[in-house]
Amino acid sequence: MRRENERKPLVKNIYTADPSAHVFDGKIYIYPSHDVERDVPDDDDGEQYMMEDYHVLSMDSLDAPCVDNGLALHQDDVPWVGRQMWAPDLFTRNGKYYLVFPAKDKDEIFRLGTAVGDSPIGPFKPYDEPIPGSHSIDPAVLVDDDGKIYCYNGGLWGGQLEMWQSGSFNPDEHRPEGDEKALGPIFAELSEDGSRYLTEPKEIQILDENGEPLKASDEDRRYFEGPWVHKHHGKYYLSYSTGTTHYICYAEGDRPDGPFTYKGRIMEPVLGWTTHHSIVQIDGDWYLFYHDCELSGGVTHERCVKYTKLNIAEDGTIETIHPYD
Ligand code: FUB
Repeated sequence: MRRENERKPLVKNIYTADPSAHVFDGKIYIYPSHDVERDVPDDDDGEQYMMEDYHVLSMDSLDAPCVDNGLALHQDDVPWVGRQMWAPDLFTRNGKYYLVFPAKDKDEIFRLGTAVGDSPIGPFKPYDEPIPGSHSIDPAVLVDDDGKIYCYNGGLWGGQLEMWQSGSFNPDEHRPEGDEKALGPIFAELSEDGSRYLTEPKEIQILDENGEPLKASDEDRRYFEGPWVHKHHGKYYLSYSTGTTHYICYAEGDRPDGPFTYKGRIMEPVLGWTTHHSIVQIDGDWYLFYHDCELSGGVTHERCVKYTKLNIAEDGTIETIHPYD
């Protein structure tokens, strides 16, 4: 039996995407991208995603209306940002709330930044500089059981992940292809105030059933963007979008920094090009927050956030969701 608002746009007054969902004090908070209507042609660099600010959504429960809490952070208030505020996430520590977000700096290079608030809905005050050594997009933050704060991020193509293979930014860098090893997301430990990395950012390995790294040509399974990590019975589950094939897949590991072994598909493609999600436990059950383009009738950069129940077996196996069944 589905809930009344399950698999339906959670808010309709604005376009929202890339939902990072969390529960604080029994209430559900969603940190999405705030899509804007722009007459910009689609391209592989994501020029159509011209987002300028963040709004936090919240729900008293899964059955309650979803509230748009208004402006939480605008790009004009972040000294280092040039444009394109993409998919954010948030963690809390010592009563403060840290919004971690990607945006292009004034040199058109994607970096991660942090902004601090006293409440889960903001407003958030940004640091003057991005996280030193950060690059690419789609941060997802896991606070582990021992209190360590881990940041996962990275996205191919417009997310610029390929451009850092040499260790410094090279816009002409070769994109892995064919039998070459696919790129994995980036992992680093974050400081308690979200201002810096405590460890060197490193690439996470995603392996196939034979222990071999996934290949670039394996587009049904290889990493593209949108990482998320949840823990279940002590294991770590890295889920992500396969981009060009539009799946959300997952891989399992024993350590937060991998390696992870590919396990399966969480969700079949949604209406639209991108697919991006988070996984959160609410009242003992697991839920997938995701987006599609239903609200705009299929416009790729005018997306809407939804949720649905996720069935996770005792051994961690995740049942594949067919979003329109
Ligand atoms: O929202 C802009 C980009 O689209 C995100 O960073 C990607 O994950 C994709 O959803």
